[in-house]
Amino acid sequence: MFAVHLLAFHFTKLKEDQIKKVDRYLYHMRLSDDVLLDVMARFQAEMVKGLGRDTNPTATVKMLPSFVRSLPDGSEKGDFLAVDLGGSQFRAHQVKVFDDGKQSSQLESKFYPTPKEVIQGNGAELFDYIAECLLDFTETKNLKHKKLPLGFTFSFPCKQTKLDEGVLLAWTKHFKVRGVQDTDVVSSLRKALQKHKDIDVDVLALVNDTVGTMMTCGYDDQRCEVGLIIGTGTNACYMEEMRHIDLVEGDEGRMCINTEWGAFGDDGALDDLRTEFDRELDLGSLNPGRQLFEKMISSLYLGELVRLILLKMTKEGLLFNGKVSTALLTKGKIEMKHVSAMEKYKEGLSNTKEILTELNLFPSEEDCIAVQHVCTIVSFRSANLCAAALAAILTRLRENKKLLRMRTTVGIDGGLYKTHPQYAKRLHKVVRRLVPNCDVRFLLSVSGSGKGAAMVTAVAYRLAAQRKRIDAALAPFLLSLETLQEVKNKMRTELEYGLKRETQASASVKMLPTYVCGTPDGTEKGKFLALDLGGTNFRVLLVKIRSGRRRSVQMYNKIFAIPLEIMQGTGEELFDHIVQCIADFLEYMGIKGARLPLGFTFSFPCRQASIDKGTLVGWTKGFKATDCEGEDVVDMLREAIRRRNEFDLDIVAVVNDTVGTMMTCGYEDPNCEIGLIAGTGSNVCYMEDMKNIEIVEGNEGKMCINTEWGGFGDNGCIDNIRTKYDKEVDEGSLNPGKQSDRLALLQVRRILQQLGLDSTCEDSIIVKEVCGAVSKRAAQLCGAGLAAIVEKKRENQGVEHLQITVGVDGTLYKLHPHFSRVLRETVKELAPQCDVTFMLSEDGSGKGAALITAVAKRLHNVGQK
Ligand code: 0WK
Ligand code: 0WK
Ligand code: BGC
Repeated sequence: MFAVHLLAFHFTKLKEDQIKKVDRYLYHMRLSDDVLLDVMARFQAEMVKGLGRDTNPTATVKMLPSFVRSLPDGSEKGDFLAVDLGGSQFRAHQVKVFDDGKQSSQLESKFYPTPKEVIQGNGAELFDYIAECLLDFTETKNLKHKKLPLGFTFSFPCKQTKLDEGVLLAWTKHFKVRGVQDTDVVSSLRKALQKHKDIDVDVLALVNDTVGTMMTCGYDDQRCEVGLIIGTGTNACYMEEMRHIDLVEGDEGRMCINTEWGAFGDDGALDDLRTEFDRELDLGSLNPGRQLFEKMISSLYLGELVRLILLKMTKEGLLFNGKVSTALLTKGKIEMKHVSAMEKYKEGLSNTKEILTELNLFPSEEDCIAVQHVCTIVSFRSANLCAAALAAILTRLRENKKLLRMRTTVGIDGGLYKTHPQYAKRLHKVVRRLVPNCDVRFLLSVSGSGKGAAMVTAVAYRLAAQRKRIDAALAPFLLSLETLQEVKNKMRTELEYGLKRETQASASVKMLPTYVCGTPDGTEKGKFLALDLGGTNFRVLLVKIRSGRRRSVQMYNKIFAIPLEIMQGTGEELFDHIVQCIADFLEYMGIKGARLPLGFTFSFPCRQASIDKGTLVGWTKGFKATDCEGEDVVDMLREAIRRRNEFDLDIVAVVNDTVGTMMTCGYEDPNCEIGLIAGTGSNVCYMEDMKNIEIVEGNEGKMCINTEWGGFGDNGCIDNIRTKYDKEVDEGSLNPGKQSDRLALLQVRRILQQLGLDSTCEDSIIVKEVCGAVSKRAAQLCGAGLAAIVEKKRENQGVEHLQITVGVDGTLYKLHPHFSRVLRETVKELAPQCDVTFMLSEDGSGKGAALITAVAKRLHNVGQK
């Protein structure tokens, strides 16, 4: 027993000595966590460089867009073919995907050799070889003549501009085929396949093996957003935010980025970590100076690294008594399988002895221990470096999501990761140490990236089908210039109808006279109250107007809520509520006793007989108070004030918000003769020549006409452009058949429901597209209507070219990102002889109502004199 312990002690001591010897010799290859954190930071910087438009051309880590924007969502289905080139084996696959809600699929594969003369021959032969293998596969699987979509896994750096196109940037690993670099490998494959009449495939997607691996694992685990290959070569991809990818249009959603991290350090960024062995290996490789990171990590190179180290140690007498063998001098003589065998937990040392003996090296026990440790250091460094770069990607994902802690899944494949005895465990351990705030699941891809390529094709299919449905749903919203011209002409016709006595009654555009005949001339002065009802907010305002040199308008206002039950209650309740708000305001301003003149902005269609009389034609927007339609709203307000019997007001004017807006802007710009509201509702007014207004006496001067263009089309004149969604929204509205300028939001919701969208990231992009289509149409229609009005003004003035200002207000115009621009562009296109300035009303129509009140008062006083 004592002898056994003595033996064990001897062996442990001997082992420690050898390990120390090798640790000293390969000191530079043993990377501390600080060094790994530094590599992580360097790689994070490289990623940013690769994503940047200006920095990408000089970046070594190319961050190639893959045009894969979404992971499988389980609704994919169908039969797909896939070919997988670039790893240690060339494979052809048939993938059946079933949308049975159980994420089930069936994979049939066949492996084909990759002879040296093919992978180091010329391009035409390579693609012909792929086509012949595919022909053989389809024959084997009785798929000849069956039209099938195909996903092409091509594991080399390709610059893609779309999913089914990719230009090879450079060969890597053991591939070096002439005439392929800088060409589109998809069209080369298509050409080769076309030579075979028995094959009828549609190459729909080109994917990198990392992307294929992520998709394969993503089919089983929707959290998988990273794909990692540690095999013949090494590389990783991950889902990046579109807003960070300068090289691709769009900011919405995410896209998978193929990092091509193998090239990390090709600009010298890792030279302080590369050893003489790395430099020697690189010089002897197929592509010196490139893929330097890969050459420190992947299985194509680790065996050779070990050989170079053993060779130098032997020459320095540290191994095998300094006796070198021919085999040890031979490049490529030690392969990854040898390194893995030597590192096996139990039989590692005996494997080492066997392998070294096969290399004619007659190793001692010390030699075996030392050589085994050389393998450990080389493969450990590989796992460490991989972990550092992966940790950089995980950190970026967590930061993109603005999370303190993140759970995610990394899909992995590759011979080194799968077959090396310790590699996976080491990698997981180091990653978790480097990014403790990431809860990472490592998911091994069992079916290979070919399935992933089929998934990408299936998703492309699903997205293409969805695109078709979206285009079909949105097509009616795309209005051509001709259609807009037609709308403009129809609006013009309706304007004329509304102005003519015999047609006014049946006109859908009511063209209501406002009895506002003048715009402010700067002599207005005094204190005025104003109410502003009908927009998003109900406001009560006190407006102080100064005239002369110190001409100015001061406003104090308070916003009050109008609860739904008041908006849709009784008329009495509504006006009592309005008076209540006035009372609160007067209280708040301490002017309860003052009998101030009041201008009432009432943003609904009112037939007026004078400036202070207005009969409600019909409620619009969200209002539906009873006993109001057909009533004079000024009387109803006076009634309510009387009912309250607390204060008295001199209601001088009732104006539409379009008129108030025109006045507010007219006070600054006398050229402003049009008022436009694009908000909860939409409407426009303009100064019309009295001679054209047949329902009002007099031919001199102008009067502001409240067009109430919201009713445009209620007579069916634009049914040709109204979509089924418009009809549905109308039927569900408070006043079906009226006001066809319905609220855009409702249409969006209806369309999304019909597209059967619940809420994934993909959906948000579609949601945005639907919103874009609906709001663009709204702005274009608004533009077409306005073009009709400015054209009429131009003709009224009988001028070739008209300069005019439009005062505009409303949350849609103010807040929507594109509405105002599309509106301006449409008017410019449809009324080229009109130079239209859009002036945003900062102060709201309440100020305008006060100005109208002031003008009315001024005219009244002049009349008195
Ligand atoms: C299996 C994948 C394939 C990838 C390979 C990498 O299906 O696309 O290229 O892993 O590992 P290797 O065969 O190079 O060890
Ligand atoms: C602000 C005006 C108000 C008008 C409103 C329309 O002061 O009179 O009704 O704009 O915009 P909305 O609030 O409906 O978006
Ligand atoms: C290639 C990558 C590939 C990786 C793993 C590298 O040499 O450049 O495109 O993903 O090997 O196969």
